[in-house]
Amino acid sequence: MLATVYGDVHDIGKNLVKTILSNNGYEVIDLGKQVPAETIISKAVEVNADAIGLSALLVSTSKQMPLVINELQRRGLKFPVLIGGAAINERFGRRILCTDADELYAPGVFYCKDAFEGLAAMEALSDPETRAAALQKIKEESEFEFSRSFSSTPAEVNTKKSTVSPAPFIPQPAQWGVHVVQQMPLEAVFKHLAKNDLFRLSWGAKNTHGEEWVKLLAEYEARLAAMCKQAIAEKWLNPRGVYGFWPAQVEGEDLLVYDPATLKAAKPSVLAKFHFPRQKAQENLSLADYFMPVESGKMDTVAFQVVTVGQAATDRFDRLQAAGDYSEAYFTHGLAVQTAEAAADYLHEHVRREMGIPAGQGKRYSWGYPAIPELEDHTRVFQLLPAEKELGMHLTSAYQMVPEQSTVAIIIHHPEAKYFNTGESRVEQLMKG
Ligand code: B12
Repeated sequence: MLATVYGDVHDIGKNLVKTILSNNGYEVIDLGKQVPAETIISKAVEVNADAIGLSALLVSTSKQMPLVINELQRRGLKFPVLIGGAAINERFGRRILCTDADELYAPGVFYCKDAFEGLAAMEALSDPETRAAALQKIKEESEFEFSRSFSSTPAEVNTKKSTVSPAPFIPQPAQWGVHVVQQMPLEAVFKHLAKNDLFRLSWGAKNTHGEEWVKLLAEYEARLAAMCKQAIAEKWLNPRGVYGFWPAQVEGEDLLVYDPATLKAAKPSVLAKFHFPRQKAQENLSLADYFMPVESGKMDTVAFQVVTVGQAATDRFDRLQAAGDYSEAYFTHGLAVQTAEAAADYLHEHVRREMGIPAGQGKRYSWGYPAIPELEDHTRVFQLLPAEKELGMHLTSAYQMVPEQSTVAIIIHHPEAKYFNTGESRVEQLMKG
């Protein structure tokens, strides 16, 4: 039995699946990251694979999944497809079983919540009886999914605007424009580590409780202390960042970011425009509501930041993985991931200080999260901030950042700023062209 697995810039989910399947007797051919559909399909044909596995971290990269399935259907190929990753869910799996030609993809599309569901799907596919039952189940689920969406009545659309009041005070940065942090002090960044997320989410202790947790916690604390020391000595975590401040105002749901050099002009020139969707219900919020509108005549301040822990973390992970040291690779990845978050928090704190606002005021929002679900505006931030030139970063065609352990955010100083959901479901977002 054999499976081909592909991942996008993100690798950890794919690697876990590969490890679990290989340990259970499956031969897995890893086609790497950001692999075109054509490569996946031709390899599956070449080796006569028993199944194809697709993994993606983001909505933008998950949209490749239906393309692969449509292409398999168009060519009359018969590979079952296993799909997984943080941005997708079971409903998406049921949706994409139905191809663009309005036919169900007969070999099956199996959404797998985790690597063990991947293993269970492969096991089910290897016996004709269990295979038929598994296919019947997903077919029924897909039919249910479509019947459900057709019969559902559209949510009442509320066109009101929110009632956010203007910020009582507009902070002024000491200097407009771009700032570069070539090297953040790692010891200081580590102070921002969310240890609970590191241990529970990234190091897998989610379901450990009681005595067992107490024991594991001590073990993880010791491991963390040793890894931090080693990362400082061997320089495999290099948090760096670019950030900047711009004058800004809103027009409807659009944030206009002005060139500071033209502030004295009757009409300052717009460097970039960001659109922020509005909630159709609840409080009718849009991130635009936290800024001064053009008609107020008052100029507001916006900040953006990009941070990365650098390529060395990914290289270390790849080296350990290639050497078969899966455990150390896993812990390395987890620490790198959480150090990226810690670096973002560290820089955000710095930005707050430069704006002269207290710790805790305002919020940091990243594209791809529920208040700003689409990733396209990464390109606009990359035009404002020299992440490519100064940090050696780039964006893929799906707006993912390379190196992998990086994040980008807009920083809003408004004291009432809070996290909210625009109301678009993940499936709606995934099914958009
Ligand atoms: C850690 C994390 C990060 C880290 C590291 C990311 C990384 N490369 O690993 C950092 C901080 C760098 C990060 C950055 C970003 N992130 Co992030 N991140 C997460 C988080 C919290 C966990 C992801 C993770 O590592 N999980 C652990 C691994 C092991 O799980 P997994 O990949 O899901 O894989 C398992 C299963 O899904 C399954 N599986 C996966 N693939 C396959 C394939 C097959 C065949 C099978 C059988 C099973 C299977 O099995 C695996 C093992 O059990 C998720 C939210 C979440 N709770 O999942 C958000 C999440 C993935 N991030 C998200 C976003 C938006 C981003 C950013 C775009 C934010 C930004 N604008 O800066 C960036 C993008 C980074 C980039 N390089 O472009 C969104 C993606 C949704 C979307 N809208 O696209 C998520 C879902 C959060 C959310 N909004 O809910 N992120």
